[in-house]
Amino acid sequence: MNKRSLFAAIALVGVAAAPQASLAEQKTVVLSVPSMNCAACPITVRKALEKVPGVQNVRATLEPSEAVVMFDDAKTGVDKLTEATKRAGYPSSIKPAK
Ligand SMILES: [Cu+2]
Repeated sequence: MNKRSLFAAIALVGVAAAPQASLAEQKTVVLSVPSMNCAACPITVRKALEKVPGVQNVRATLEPSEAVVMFDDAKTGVDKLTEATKRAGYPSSIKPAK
């Protein structure tokens, strides 16, 4: 293999690997949702979050008052998640990673 075709091969590997890398960008955040105050609240919050494109899994609880969200980092972000809960009537903020 000459130098030129070696570079071409490396470039091809780079292109092929890039989309897979972005697919693997799954993140989990914990949102503090202090205004949840009864058993129905976590359900409302969960449904609001599940509607956000890119959200893969939501677990909302009253005790503690928070929502754990797994999402595709390439499709959505924390801003969109907190915006979704706010629009549902539950302002939230991200909890620092443990
Ligand atoms: Cu409630």
